[in-house]
Amino acid sequence: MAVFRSAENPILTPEDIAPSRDDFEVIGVFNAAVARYRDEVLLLMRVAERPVQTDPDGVVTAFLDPAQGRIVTTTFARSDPDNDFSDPRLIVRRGRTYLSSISHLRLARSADGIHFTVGRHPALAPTESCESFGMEDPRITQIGQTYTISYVAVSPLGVTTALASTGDFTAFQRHGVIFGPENKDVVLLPEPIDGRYYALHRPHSPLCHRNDMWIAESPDLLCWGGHRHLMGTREGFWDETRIGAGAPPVRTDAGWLEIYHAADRHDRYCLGAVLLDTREPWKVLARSAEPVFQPQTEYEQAGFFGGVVFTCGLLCENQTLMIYYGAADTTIGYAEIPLADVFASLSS
Ligand code: MAN
Repeated sequence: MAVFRSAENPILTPEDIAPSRDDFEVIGVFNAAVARYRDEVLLLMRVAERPVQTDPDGVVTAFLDPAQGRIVTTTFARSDPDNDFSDPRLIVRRGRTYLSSISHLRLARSADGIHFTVGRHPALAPTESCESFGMEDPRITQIGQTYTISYVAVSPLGVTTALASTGDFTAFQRHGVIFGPENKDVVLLPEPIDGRYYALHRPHSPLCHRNDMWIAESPDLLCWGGHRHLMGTREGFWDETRIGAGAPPVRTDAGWLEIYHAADRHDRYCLGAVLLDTREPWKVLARSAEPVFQPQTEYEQAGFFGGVVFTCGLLCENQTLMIYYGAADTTIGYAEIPLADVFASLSS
């Protein structure tokens, strides 16, 4: 596998991002959606923030209080045995889960795809009750002249996926929740098939411990039905515990090429490929037996949540996948992989 990582990696780090408030600090910029718009490459990045930590005996976290319509903070004492900090992404207290950071979506623009100018303010920040713990992991799919954005909306109600859209990356419209809890990793096919839109999605079943990829269809991008199980996790493989769509699928002569992520039993996240039938995308034609991209460099192996490469967007140009990816839930990296190498990795 000829994987080329930019020598400038990581291309975006928390130090490049101004916090949205003076009393917040940015702890991660990662999992960005990508679009080509006019002459530029645009990233819609997940920016994770928390209040500046001033209390040595406690962890302070922030979330939107929908009733008050403003962000509030809560402190969890380190010494309280009821507070579980074992997963750095979460704080669990007496059966309730909080997030240790709150994410919003921020735009960055670049002429060369490597050097980005970052917006001073959020493009989309939590305002709805379903977003009160944050907006995460956006994906952009250009459908006609509209850029459709699916993003994870997290709140005490659960993990949902909501839809937004823009025509110019200045004004954004929200269209509400399209997949209820627990569902994330929703990516849209860039064109309808026989008048139907298709979305890959990832419901979670706590009863059966399943985190598989499904496919749904819609006449209007808002009402989704016709759900079908698309592919499951594979015990003993790199994709054994959780899988989910990554970037929106790329149309190739052989079918829809989807770069997806998966975690193994050690919570190590890698990227692999799956090929879906062009006309019947619920049919899996081939899949990577081994990852096409895995955490190897220092900035991928260590960080807020180490051992993670995770993509929400790529460009496919000159027979090459140009992948923007979150590294260790902390920074954004850029890598290129020739399409031919990805195809060579597929087995049926
Ligand atoms: C979650 C994802 C991402 C994140 C990974 C690794 O499941 O949705 O937000 O990058 O875990 O922490």
